Amino acid sequence: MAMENWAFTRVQTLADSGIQTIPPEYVRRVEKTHHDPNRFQVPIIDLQLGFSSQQHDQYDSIAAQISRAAENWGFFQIINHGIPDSLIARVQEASKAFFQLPTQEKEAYANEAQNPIGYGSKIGYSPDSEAKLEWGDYYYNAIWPPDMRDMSKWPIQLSDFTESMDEYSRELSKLFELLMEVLSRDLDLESENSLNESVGGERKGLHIRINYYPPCPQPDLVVGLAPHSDPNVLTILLHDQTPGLQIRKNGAWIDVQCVPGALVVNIADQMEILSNGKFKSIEHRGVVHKDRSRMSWAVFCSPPRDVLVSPKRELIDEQHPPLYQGASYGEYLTKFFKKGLDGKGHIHDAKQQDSLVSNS
Ligand SMILES: O=C(O)CCC(=O)C(=O)O
Repeated sequence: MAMENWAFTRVQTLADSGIQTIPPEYVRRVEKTHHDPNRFQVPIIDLQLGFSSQQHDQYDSIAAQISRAAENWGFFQIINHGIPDSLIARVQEASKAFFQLPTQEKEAYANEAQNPIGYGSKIGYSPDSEAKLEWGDYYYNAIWPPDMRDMSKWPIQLSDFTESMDEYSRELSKLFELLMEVLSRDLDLESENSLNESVGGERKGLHIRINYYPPCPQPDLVVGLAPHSDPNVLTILLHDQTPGLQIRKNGAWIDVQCVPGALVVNIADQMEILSNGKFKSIEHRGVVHKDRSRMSWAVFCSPPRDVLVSPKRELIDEQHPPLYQGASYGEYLTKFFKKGLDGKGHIHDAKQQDSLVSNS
């Protein structure tokens, strides 16, 4: 199959073509994985079906586990989170159907150079970028509230896509608010709703990135998704139980183990900033396989672009100066998309110059 213009060939098309040697645009130096499942395990927290009420017997103990994980890991998995398996299966089926559409039909939703919304193949889409391509295609759009969706890129013809996304995003909104409530309490903020209000309250939004990583003939030479920390507040990720998500822990890349029924939660950059560095936004990446595809569904909880995010006032005093400059979320995001995925580069840029000197 002739493919002169690799950069604009979807990874799925490339993989389906049966090539045995991948195009040079995808080849990069990939840091090795540290395989020692006994040494490091991302914490698994049993939410006992949402535990939303503070009347719940186990509230304090579960909240303490969440806070410790946010501080020490920046990543954790939640089980018994209250989202029905049947709903998760519907979200997965409806979005698998998107990637099974004929190429031409998917291309009707293709995103544009300066706007990630829609069907795409790489984040960090600067035409001048030297960045290598990634072994994965994705679909990206706002999912909640529904009026934020770009309907020109919404695959309305897919059966159950809209309904399952509606229900899933309603459930996730509750989970995000629950997590922010727990983290506000841990920071001893003036109210449990404090973090939620700082990220826009009712105006905050959810976006989904559905990742499809096809099998790759030379998986050790590529990444499915380059190392990055997320620019938003909190992320909840679902995957298809194929390994591939890795986090950097103490300098080493380790696998996030597959736990049936679990959702993976991660602290993202705006939460690290709000907590003045107490909660950690951790670098992660996606790796791929020779013989199997993988899918994941990352849902990002974000403030509206005009909301200024800076360390919470209550956390600042003479002994605890602000470690990050405040910026509107829009400004932060513009820089993030301009630079592309870049480890923890963005949150590093947001650090105050004097704190960089003292913390480096
Ligand atoms: O595929 C994964 O597990 C990671 C996805 C992710 O980090 C993202 O979409 O930002």
